Amino acid sequence: MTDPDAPSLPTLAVPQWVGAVAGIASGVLAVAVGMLLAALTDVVSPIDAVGSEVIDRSPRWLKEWAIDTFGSQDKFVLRLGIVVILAIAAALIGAAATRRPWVGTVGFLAFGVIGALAAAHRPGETAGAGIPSVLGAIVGAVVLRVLARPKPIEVPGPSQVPLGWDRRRFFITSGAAAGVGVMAIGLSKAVADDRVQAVRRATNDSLPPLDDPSLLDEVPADATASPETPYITPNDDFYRIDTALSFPRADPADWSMEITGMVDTPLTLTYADLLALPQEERIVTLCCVSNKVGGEYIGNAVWRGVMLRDLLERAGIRPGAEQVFSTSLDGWTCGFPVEAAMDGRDAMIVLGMNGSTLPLEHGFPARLVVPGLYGYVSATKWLQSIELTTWDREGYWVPRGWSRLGPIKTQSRIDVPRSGAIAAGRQKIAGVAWAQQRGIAKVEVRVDGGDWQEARLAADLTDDAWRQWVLDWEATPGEHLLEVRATDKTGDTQTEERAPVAPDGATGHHRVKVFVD
Ligand SMILES: Nc1nc2c(c(=O)[nH]1)N[C@H]1C(S)=C(S)[C@@H](COP(=O)(O)O)O[C@H]1N2
Ligand SMILES: [Mo]
Repeated sequence: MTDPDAPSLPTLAVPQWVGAVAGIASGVLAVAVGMLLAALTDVVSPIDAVGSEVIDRSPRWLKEWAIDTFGSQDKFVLRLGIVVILAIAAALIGAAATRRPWVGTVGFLAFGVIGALAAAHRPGETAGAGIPSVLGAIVGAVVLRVLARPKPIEVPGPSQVPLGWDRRRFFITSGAAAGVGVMAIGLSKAVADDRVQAVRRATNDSLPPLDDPSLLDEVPADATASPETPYITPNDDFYRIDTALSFPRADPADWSMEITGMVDTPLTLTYADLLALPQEERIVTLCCVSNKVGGEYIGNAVWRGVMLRDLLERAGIRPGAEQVFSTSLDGWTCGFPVEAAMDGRDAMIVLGMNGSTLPLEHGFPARLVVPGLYGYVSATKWLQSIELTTWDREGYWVPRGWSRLGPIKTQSRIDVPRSGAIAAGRQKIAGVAWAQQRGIAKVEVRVDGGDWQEARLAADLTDDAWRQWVLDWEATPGEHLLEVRATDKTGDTQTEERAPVAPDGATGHHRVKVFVD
């Protein structure tokens, strides 16, 4: 119907909200294209790359606040935050693009470049990891150009003044763009999950049988005194703390780790090499420095693997080496004193957990476990290298305000009863106490600030694991304050003084308020 000789259509004044809707729809598509291309080419997703950069750049107070407020949901909240920020930005860019189309293009490309820089900067990725993000942004920018200038309703006759823009058509095209985007995001998730499943499948049954029966079968029943807390924490219930938004991808067939730095003979060890070494099992309680008094970031497992000191002896530690500094496949680092590997404690390179291959979320193919040290200085998951070095190198958390040394502090926790109402009469007060490397000698409980009463301790299997305890209590109606303290085998009783988790672990007694009726 248009007259080929007519001058171009007068520009249509499109309301800005139309641009905002177009911006969001194009934004969804841009992110989706980025995620799908990343999944298909097996590089880090742009959203995860940005999220990881945010995590790495967060100050200590923010990390503590996030763990406090969101617990293990912290990563979900982070992703949600990124999506909300992107949606707002896309809406603003789209709105501005209705007046100045170049703003849309520049705005989308700017976000694409941010995603690309983040992806290329992630450990284990190359500059190519940025390509999906840029391509996504280009697609988004082109689609925005189209969507943000909806077609005018064509006017029959000579008048070139448009009657308005075609709303129906606009909503259909925007909806289609967003819909395709949502499907592509779903597909990218499926591709990424599939890859994780492939790694999980590769982990199945890859451990050769042990010479001796597994410790797991030898844990005496009387090691568990608490009716709530099993002595060995099942893998699925074991706390998980790490900075990883997606699992580092390691194929055990071509993964290897090295021992380098101040050693006479650097070693490279494949998964098969590690499996061929004498396998040992140890019960060790792993604890996070971010575990608050009474907190959940602690678990006890039977770890299986090889002794670190044997490998360090084989490599030959050079004089002057001060720190065992380890790096993970996802670029996380930590370090502990050389003595902690060589003083006789059972620092291990771990391949198995509670009778099965080390689960992906706990560090497959291999991780470190060092009895007596908090995880943040010692327990590197998805191990890539161990470097003997001086204190010049700083592990991930050190410049972020956490202490360089992280020996685990003596602590105890009441698991039963937890706060709330309980019935009057005979009740059990029970829980766990730990002082890895020193061992637990005594646990005492007091009610309403009265005399400390010694609890009965469960079987003592090792100084490196928690010990369960229980005390019978005649509960009388009313409100009561229960309190616990532990004494380690050196005779030190844990302090009542409250200290926050930062910089080197919380102190203070765990207290539980109960209502008896
Ligand atoms: N690669 C990597 N390893 C890591 C971490 C991490 O963020 N990345 N966190 C450490 C911390 S702070 C703790 S407490 C333990 C927790 O181990 P888990 O998740 O198996 O319980 O892992 C340690 N190893
Ligand atoms: Mo931790």
